[in-house]
Amino acid sequence: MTCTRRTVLAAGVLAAFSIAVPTAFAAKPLVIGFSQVGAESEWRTANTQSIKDSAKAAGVTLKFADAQQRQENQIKAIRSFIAQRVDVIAFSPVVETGWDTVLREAQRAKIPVILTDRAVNVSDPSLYVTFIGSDFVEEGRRAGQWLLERVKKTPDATVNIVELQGTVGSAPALDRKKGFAEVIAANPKLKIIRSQTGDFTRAKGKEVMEAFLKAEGKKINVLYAHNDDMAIGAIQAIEEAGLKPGKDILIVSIDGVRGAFEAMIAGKLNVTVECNPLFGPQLMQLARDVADKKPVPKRTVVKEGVFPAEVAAKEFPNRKY
Ligand code: GYE
Repeated sequence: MTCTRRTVLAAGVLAAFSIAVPTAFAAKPLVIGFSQVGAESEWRTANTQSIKDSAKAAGVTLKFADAQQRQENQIKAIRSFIAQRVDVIAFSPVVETGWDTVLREAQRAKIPVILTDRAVNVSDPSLYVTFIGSDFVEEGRRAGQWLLERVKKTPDATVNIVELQGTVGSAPALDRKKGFAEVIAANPKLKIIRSQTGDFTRAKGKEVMEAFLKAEGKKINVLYAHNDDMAIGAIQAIEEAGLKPGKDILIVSIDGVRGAFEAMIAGKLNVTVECNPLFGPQLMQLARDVADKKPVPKRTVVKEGVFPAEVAAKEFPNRKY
């Protein structure tokens, strides 16, 4: 009798367990807090979409915060992710410096941090686990390389370049400037006569190009824009000044968004160097691995190409952003 009761009891306990086990240990969805730079460009819109879509597809709970290009908003978002005890924090840092304190707070809370797209400049690299994004110095070099080749056709001409820089202090602005300058130094005829930020937006790109045109007029032979959106804004300014973009002024830019392909097909942009924003699926995998404490590389570089206007029409249907 006792024995039977015990058996029943044991069975009851077991039954209780077998009901409890799956709920208690069922895989909880991974929670990622993601702080995005903003919505400043076509590139960024595609990047946000890729991250949101792939989180959904991977069954990841994504807490998404748009920082509207402001570092203080990103710091606030990261602090709120820490308070909510998310599994992983990922963010695309608007500028390179000023992250030590908040990253230390995440580290103290034992929440791993993944950097996406833009790098940071911190004293202790253990403050983030890994970085996924492009090699911006290489992109700048590719833009410079295209121009070096192009000016070989007119070896005697002086080449006055105006440069539209990205957001001041951001990794892509610093690195794209550096890579380009490094390569064009091979030909002393190539001179950057003006360089100013257009903050990666069309509106600013247009505004600054207007100022360049006012100051330098027909002396400008080339525009190097750190992204397509600024180039597209500048194209408007050039046309409004009665000049032909892509002909009177050669235009070299970076990203490879649809708008750039359309401009190339219309003969208004000469080349775009690809910067791929579609790393959402890779980010989800990385976040899972990081949460599971699997070893991950410190840096994952996205593969990219260069698209001159001559191939634009053929490539256009293959573009995914
Ligand atoms: O090139 C630009 C965007 O960080 C790579 O930011 C990104 C850059 C991109 O606004 O269009």
